[in-house]
Amino acid sequence: MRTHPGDENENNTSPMHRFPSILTAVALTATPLATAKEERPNIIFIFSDDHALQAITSYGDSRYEDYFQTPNIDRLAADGALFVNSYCANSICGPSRANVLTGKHSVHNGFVDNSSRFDGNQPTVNKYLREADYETAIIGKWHLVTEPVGFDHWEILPGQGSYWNPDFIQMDGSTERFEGYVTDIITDKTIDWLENRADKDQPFLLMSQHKAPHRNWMPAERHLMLFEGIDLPVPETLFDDYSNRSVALKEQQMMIADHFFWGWDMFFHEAPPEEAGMMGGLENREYQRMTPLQQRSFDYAYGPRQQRFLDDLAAGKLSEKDITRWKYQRYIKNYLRTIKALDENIGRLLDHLDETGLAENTIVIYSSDQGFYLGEKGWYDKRWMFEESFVMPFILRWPGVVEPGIRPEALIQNIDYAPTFMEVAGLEVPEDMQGHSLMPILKNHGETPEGWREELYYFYTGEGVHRVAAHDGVRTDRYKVFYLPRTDEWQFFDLVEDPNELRSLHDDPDYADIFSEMKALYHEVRARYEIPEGLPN
Ligand code: SGN
Ligand code: CA
Repeated sequence: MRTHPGDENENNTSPMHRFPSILTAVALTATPLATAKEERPNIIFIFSDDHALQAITSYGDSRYEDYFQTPNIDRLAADGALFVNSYCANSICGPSRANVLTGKHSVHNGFVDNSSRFDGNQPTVNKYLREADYETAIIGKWHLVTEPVGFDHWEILPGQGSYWNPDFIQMDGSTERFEGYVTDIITDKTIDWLENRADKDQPFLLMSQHKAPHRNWMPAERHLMLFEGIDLPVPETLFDDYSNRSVALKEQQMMIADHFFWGWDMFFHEAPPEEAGMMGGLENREYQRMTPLQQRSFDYAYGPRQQRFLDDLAAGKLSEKDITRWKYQRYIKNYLRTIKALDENIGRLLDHLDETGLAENTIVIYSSDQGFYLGEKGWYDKRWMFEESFVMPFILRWPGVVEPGIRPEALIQNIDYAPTFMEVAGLEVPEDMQGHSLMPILKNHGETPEGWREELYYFYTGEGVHRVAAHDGVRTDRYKVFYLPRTDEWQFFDLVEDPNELRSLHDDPDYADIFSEMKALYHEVRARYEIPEGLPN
């Protein structure tokens, strides 16, 4: 039987009533929270791919909230802690996953960009937990090229994986195809694993990792008609001119206006008409994976929409900006449709935990590998240290320990997850992990504890895709500074005065002092994390 500090108060239905005594009890315990095998909580880490905070209702400032909500992710937030200042260390898929597994910045785990290969011989949090008799599993998107090491069970998507009728690599190295929609299938497999565990008393770490809402944003059949006839709100900066910032902002290739493929991103089958000014060349490979019946539903939904657009274009009714607005609508609707299925499936998993009683002693986390641009600055994709892609959702529910509905403000980063899991499992955090356990925040009603870090370090190497220049930098609660080696430029932002980061203040005399302080801090933090000189490049 599992017990946890809170059981004796079970008759008190009000969670708020239960908390003070539990937290006091926890705070008074000198040893780690739980040491006996049966007391150690399970961890379910639900990790999606490219989920922007702007598309999570409980994060608060979703411009879409009148049209689109995430009730199940919000349910987790209402029952747990939603970290409002949560960031990644390197805003791209593979590196972020390596940060999570190792608790280290990219240069120290060797996975600096998506062309890296993860060295499975290095220490990872799942290996530590496995040694301490946790059962470990990863299901879904992996994206670290080499096979997972240190998991009792794994079943992963090859590379980026597919939305429709996805393939999964099995532990014996074979690949199997499953008919259906990837988000549903990953959840089925997650629930199956929970149901079929041999020793139900053994604590576990289960990483359930989704493809959605990654490009090319293919919805499930049941969501194809969502938002029909509705125009979703447009971000203020959709037509950003990139003035007052580095020239690198103009050189990227991640603009909704210029860098969407007609087939891959816009779902057209035939070549683009010239007046559309669209990139041809890349077909919708996902469509090619569908069964004829699935293709019929898809064409039924998109056919008339495409035709209306082509007719308006041919009739000369659309300005360049209208075309960009149309692309934005196509993009954002598909993006949110994929999140609809994700949120539903998170609800399905949470229901399963409730029904089986597992919810009680299981920490459930929802996070995503980085943030994403939903038209801000005219962009899709990520990579930049600007807020939209630097942030990461991080929501953690732990019944009986974490006070429901708290919104911790401490600056946290994905290198903190591994140390947190270590402490949850009653293990010491290894010296070479660079993150910090979130336990003091979780046990402190979400308040930032004395001595908590005051700045975050960020690093991006500038790989070829989307041509975003390499940069690295530091962010405090108010200021952000980063350096771009390619153009030998500093960028410096005051996030209170300029939350959209539209003007770099590096040459503003009024900010000269604080700018030099931030540069000094940048060098200090780089030294602290042992970042080699000359990187990134
Ligand atoms: C693919 C996508 C990019 C995306 C990267 C990284 N292009 O290359 O838009 O930035 O993945 O994504 S696509 O044409 O193949 O869709 S990540 O998930 O690894 O961060
Ligand atoms: Ca990603």
